[in-house]
Amino acid sequence: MPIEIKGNDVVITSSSTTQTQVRINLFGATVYSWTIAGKEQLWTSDAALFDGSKPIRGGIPLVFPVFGKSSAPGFEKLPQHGFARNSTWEFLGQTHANPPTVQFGLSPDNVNRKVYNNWDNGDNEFSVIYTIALEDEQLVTSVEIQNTDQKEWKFNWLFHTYFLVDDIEDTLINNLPGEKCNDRVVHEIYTEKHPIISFDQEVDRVYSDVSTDKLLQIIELGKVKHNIKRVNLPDVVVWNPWSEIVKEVADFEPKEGYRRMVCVEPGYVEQLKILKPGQSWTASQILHKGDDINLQAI
Ligand code: TA6
Repeated sequence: MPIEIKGNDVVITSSSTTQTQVRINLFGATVYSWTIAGKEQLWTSDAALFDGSKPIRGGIPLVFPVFGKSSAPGFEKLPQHGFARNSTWEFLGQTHANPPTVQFGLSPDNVNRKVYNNWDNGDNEFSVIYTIALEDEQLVTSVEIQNTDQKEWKFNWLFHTYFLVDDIEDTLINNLPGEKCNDRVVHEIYTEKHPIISFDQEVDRVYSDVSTDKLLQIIELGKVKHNIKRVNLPDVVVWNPWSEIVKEVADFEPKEGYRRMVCVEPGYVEQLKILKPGQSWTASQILHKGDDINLQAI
């Protein structure tokens, strides 16, 4: 019972309560819902498409092998955020009973070829194993990327996580002051001076080389809503499109939905990671329910 396959969805149910569940669509291996005791934790658009025609808008889209658009050689022709979110992953099955854990796989055998062919010469041999473990108040998403080729290649990885909040204007994110910020709205690079990040307009920032000892917390009206721990993921993207940008995003509904979401995205995106033949790279995002506010010094 903890693992069910329903059409293109894999549903994991907690061993202790049926109200704690995670739903993953094979398209993009996208987690599009995570409930704790019946309460949704992630934001997914009402207009998200599940027919494979475009990436699922919301939840936890997976970004690989490029973040955004890149002019780096071998990456110029790839569409924004690469092909992982545009490919139908293979369900590899359940690997642990408790906490219930499942795995998905992506390789040149099941990748979206049209997009993949634009990465270098369309011949990079790779394997990605994506592992999802559901605990009572915690969701752990982990990735292992292996170079199965005779030559080295490069990549970015990112968990593009959309968190559900009650009101973006009551939402704060802590523990980023002192970090290097590439602000993609004002096109400036600066050191973050604000003791806490707040939202009253479009935000699209990449904080780079943030120590993984730093816990990131999404705080709403003084209460911690989400804790985000990172393993081997030094960069953090913070995104809210606000009211104008959403008008251009057809699958973002309702348009007022920008008030109910914030993306805090752990990744390896500021540099391209080089993987030599036979090498593997692993990383995890650990999301858990809030408790005390934890302010960490710079
Ligand atoms: O991660 C932030 C970001 O790169 C933004 O710049 C914004 O474009 C967002 O991702 C969504 O991208 P998408 O391709 O899903 O519309």
